[in-house]
Amino acid sequence: PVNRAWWKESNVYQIYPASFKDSNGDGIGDIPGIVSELDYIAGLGVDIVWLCPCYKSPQVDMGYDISDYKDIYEKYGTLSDIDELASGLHKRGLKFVMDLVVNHTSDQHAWFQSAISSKDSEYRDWYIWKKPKYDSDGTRLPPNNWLSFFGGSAWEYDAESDEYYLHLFAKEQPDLNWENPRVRAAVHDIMRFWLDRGVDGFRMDVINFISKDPAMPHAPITNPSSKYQRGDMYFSTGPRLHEYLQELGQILKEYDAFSVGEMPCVFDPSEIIKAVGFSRKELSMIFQFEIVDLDHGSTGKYTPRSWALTELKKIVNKWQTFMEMNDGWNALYLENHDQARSVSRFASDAPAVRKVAAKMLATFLGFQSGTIFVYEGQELGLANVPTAWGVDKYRDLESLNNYYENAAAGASKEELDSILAEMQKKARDNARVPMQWDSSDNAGFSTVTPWMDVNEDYKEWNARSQENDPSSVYAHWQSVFGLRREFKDVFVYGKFILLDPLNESVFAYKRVYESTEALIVTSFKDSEVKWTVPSEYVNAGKMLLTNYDRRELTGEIVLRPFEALVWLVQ
Ligand code: TEU
Ligand code: CA
Repeated sequence: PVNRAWWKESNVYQIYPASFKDSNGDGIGDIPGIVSELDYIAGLGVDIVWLCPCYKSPQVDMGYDISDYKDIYEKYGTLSDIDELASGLHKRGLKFVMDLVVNHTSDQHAWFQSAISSKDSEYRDWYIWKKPKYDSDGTRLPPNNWLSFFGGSAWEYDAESDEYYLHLFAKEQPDLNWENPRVRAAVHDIMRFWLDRGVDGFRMDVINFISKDPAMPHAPITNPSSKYQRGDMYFSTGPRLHEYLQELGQILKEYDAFSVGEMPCVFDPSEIIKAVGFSRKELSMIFQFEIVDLDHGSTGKYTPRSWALTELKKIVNKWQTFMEMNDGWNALYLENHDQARSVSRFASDAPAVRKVAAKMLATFLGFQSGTIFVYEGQELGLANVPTAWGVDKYRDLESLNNYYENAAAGASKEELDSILAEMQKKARDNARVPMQWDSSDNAGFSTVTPWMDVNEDYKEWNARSQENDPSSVYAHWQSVFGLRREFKDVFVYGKFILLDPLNESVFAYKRVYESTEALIVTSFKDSEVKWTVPSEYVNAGKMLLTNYDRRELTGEIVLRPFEALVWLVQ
């Protein structure tokens, strides 16, 4: 029998503060804006709200560069606004989770300012400094060939001290040195500060990167056309990772707090189970990246890759059965602030099918074993930005750096157009356009032109037109969360069994708990497809959810484009 826990029975709604709702007409979302929509969020039927970073920050990477962990970015509001948000959620029976970004700080953080000011600073060793290397003709080189996630070298030279510091992300995001116990104590102090204030837990940014191989070896050449190479094998599950996570886990346990760790670049499940195994007391769950990396090409996300449904089945089946066998827990997501819109990416946003397709994906994800994460706008079936958008409308440093690096390297007009086409499919910008509230100007997000353009489809696709419409995507998600609650034994704690593993059109699975069985059938095809219902389900059971109007299950059925259904046998 599976261990039960409140966080296994909870589902999460993720908010990106800059893009959720602007309350004071400066074109930027803010905390009072979020507070004004708490009934909308609670109405969806989620249990937890995760807010992306809202701390003081120069905003080089949209707040993932923090300059003060105990204060709020002035454009988002104040500490008392955060208290109001937390208490508004608590009053509605929801929990409040914040983003903890402690692999790195902003270069404007007082710790780094002191560290870079002098080699003798007591904060010098809070970051990772190394001497230059020199090649045969005396040219100065970074300590190793690691590539930054945002392009270029992962090392920045400081002429003053003749040393480089490590930054796995932007140069304005220096990596903290977790080997230093004072750094770890400072992180623990930040956690306690927010937990004591009433926060219920954390989403932990790239938490698997905190321990680096101290030798900092050269990375093997995986992309011969690049000067710098992926070094993640030396920091994605470093030697002291679990020691550090155990320390964090102690604090989380003390407060019975929620935790989800973001863990890119981990390919060894045994490392993941060490982090999320029920008896290990590290984290509740982690985000793995296999699904959202499915369409990344051989040299990264801005090159195309087509994928087969059977690949998705392998990934889902692997993690579903792995967590069950090893007493771990899944964090399930198709979208977040770093990912494009799922309906555009994994199904279709063509007008004729967009609504059923969004409901199909909700059904596909929503009945698996794990905690479900929904990103703002996903509950409405919001789609990627228009294909007509030029590069000038994009705002994210990751997509822009990549585009302009290629331009500077002499990419042709055709090559740049193809990069832009991949941006429209996969750039983080797709998730960051303003939330679509109503059909008024600026999608009801703001009274003025927002910091990033709204998607032109807002007149038809918005919250106010869906929240009271029983046939809407929003209502479908409400049903998903309602059913998970009503049939908790089977949908939260039931065993997952993949059906029809070789079918390239239909993703079907069942969930089983004692004598209760649920059959979930989802078509990923934009045309009709025949499917044979397993005989034990034919005419024995009831329809819990459909995105068309199907009532019965006969032996041979014809699924319509992106049809989805949930059938229960008790
Ligand atoms: O993302 C971690 C990460 O690995 C990203 O580089 C991710 O792979 C990329 O966005 C996919 O295109 C986290 C945050 O979620 C992201 O918003 C931050 O930019 C990043 O860490 C640095 O803090
Ligand atoms: Ca504002």
